[in-house]
Amino acid sequence: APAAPKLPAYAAWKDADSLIIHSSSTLETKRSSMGASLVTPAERLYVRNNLPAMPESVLADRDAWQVAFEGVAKPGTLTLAQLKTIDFISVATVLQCSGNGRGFFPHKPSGTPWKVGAAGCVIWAGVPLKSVIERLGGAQGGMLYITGTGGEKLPEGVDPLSVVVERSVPIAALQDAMLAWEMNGAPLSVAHGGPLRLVVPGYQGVNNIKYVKRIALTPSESKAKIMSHGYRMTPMGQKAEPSQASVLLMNVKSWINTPSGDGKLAAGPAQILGVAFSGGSPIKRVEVSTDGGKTWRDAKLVGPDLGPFAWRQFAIQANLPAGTHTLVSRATDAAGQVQPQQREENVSGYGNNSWADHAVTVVAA
Ligand code: MSS
Repeated sequence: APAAPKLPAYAAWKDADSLIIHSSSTLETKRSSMGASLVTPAERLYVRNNLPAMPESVLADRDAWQVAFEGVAKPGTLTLAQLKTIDFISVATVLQCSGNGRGFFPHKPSGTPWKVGAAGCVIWAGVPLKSVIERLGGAQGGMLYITGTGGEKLPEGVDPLSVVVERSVPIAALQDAMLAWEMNGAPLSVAHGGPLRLVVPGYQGVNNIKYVKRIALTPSESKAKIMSHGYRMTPMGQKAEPSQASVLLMNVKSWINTPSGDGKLAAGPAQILGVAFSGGSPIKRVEVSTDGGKTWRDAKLVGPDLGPFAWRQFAIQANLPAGTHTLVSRATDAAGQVQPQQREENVSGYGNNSWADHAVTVVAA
């Protein structure tokens, strides 16, 4: 048998038993390791790197990390030490890869076949980006996007735009965006973008730029390939192009983590637990079905409510007699969006929030 894959060096501190190691740049949390106490421990949180992670040496002097600000009245560079003096905020968000759930697309898109585990709920500490922009005199006229650039050293001999991790989000995201240096109470690891990361609450993972070295308010979207052609909702049979919707706000979604489908399940009374979230609209309702979606009951929303960008936990008791059961959940947010039965088909397998795809099949005995 081939040797079990090992954690990459930059993530060697993670809990290997709770992760599916797809590659050195893609680690997924097992459904059975999601935990049931709201916040995802860093040791279990998924990782997705489009380029090799930055070296650990970027953390040697965290406060000296520099960010260039452009598209503001007074452009310039600020160190992390200076950013820490401007303002402060702490926010809980769901961090989820846009490709989470790709593993359920029947056409097997290229890319990591994530099931549920390219997501977690974490708490950030940092500075509101809005306060930094104000300190720099505010936005220049005509700016429509926040463009964040990752600090990775780019491979040589290739067009930088073809590899740089640079994303643009609508300037309205300035309302909630932040520059974070801490996650779950600890200084930000390299694996998750330390020393400093752009966090855009409610937005798909790729928009949360790690080791952010430049923030530009821009009149148009970045010309980087990861923006222009990557992460687009490309209809089946078509080629990616900039006119197609980019992966921005997350859609309403939920899934069951307990029982996870792994291991034995005793027939009889069972506790069904899961998580639900949306792109910034609070979760209002979660229904659960133990017969694959034929009949539904309302679950209880439980646990702390850490705000509109965190996930909510839900719980419902069920009787699961001996036999096979298909457990599914369906979330509704305060804006009235209901988690759909079907995924939106697209070439790269983004944005899967189908309740049917996220079913857990359990055998009670
Ligand atoms: N950033 C940078 N700089 N780089 C890279 O690569 N990636 C993305 C984000 N950011 C990157 C960045 C992605 S894509 C994701 S998901 C995220 O990040 C993840 O995170 P973590 O921390 O978990 O690893 Mo998909 O949509």
